Amino acid sequence: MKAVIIIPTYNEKGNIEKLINILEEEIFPQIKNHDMNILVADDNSPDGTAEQAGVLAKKWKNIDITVGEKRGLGAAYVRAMTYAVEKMNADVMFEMDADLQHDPKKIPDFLKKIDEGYDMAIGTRYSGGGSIPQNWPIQRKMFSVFGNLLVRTILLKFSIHDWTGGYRALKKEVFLREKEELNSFKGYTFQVSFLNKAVRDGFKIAEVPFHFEDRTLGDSKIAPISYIIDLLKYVIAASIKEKLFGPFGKFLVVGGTGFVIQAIILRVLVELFRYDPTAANLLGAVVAIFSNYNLNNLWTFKSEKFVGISQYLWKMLNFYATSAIGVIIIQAGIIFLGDTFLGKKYYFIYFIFGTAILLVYNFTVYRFIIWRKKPHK
Ligand SMILES: Nc1nc2c(ncn2[C@@H]2O[C@H](COP(=O)(O)OP(=O)(O)OP(=O)(O)O)[C@@H](O)[C@H]2O)c(=O)[nH]1
Ligand SMILES: [Mg+2]
Repeated sequence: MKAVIIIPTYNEKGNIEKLINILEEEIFPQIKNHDMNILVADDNSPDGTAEQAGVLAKKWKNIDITVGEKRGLGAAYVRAMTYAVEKMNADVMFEMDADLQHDPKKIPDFLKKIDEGYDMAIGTRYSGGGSIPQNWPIQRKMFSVFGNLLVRTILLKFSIHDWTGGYRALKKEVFLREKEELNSFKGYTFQVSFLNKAVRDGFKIAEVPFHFEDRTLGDSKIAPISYIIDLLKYVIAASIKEKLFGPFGKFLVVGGTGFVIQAIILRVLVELFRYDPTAANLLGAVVAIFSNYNLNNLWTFKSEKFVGISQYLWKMLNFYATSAIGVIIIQAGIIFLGDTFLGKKYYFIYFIFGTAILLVYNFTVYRFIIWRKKPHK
């Protein structure tokens, strides 16, 4: 595969020379099964970083440079990744800081994950032996650790430990699908939104632990206050949107339509056709479940939609069984337990509680068993 290490730079003249020398002399010679290249993405640094990179590009033929206007790191990545894909034919791209904070010795570990079939590999400082600089002041350490914990908690996505880091490898397909996210924020929040979108779209993501070195040369470009405000705004909005308009919200809407269908059938059969209410209710349930199944299949979980007839019928059987178990065992069971042990007086509270547990149970079975996410193609 053709791999391109993208190094965004703004006033990193001293660092870029050091980093490129390490990559070319120590790291690339170890990698035999990939074609390794470098792309420096400079935003007209006044210190002459691009000219310095130009000198290095004369020495090594696998270095490209793209120079553009300074419009933030995310914008620099969009420009560079587009260049890497279109002009360099990259299959895999790395995001790597110029300031030597991202240990270049880890590059083979990232490539190994890509070779194993992952779409993206994320450098992590918070799991599996990764770490942050010992000498950072306590407030910076807290900012970093709690910032990530907060992102994981608000998004309810715990399997990824480092959301804010910028040491990553990704296949070009991930970039082509998610590039809008790179441009969505002026600060560094795009790293979080990009990763979150990739997770949501089902890309396979691995973690690579590394020790984050302290910056020794040049100045930091991060603006902590506006960063944390942006980050909080994004994760809270994304989380609300995902819960409300994502599968769980749709699942609730579908459940609501099922309730209405069942209620109408019950009324019509009893009032107009003099049916026995128990039988009418059961008939209504059968129709409502059928409607729920189809709406969930076509809308709630449309990316996991069943197409083949046998799969459709088999999953429908599962869906009826799940619904029956939920109502008979979970909802009725909770009401029964409440009635028996706490008294009949509060039956309606047990009903509400039983229904809440039922919803969680149903959604969990639908999401993780019936419409389980397929690995990304
Ligand atoms: N092209 C480009 N590069 C940028 C821009 N902002 C930051 N960078 C580069 O992105 C990388 C990360 O920036 P840093 O300032 O090191 O951010 P940080 O690592 O979070 O902060 P420190 O730990 O203080 O270094 C560095 O290589 C910067 O030169 C930008 O607007 N344009
Ligand atoms: Mg840095």
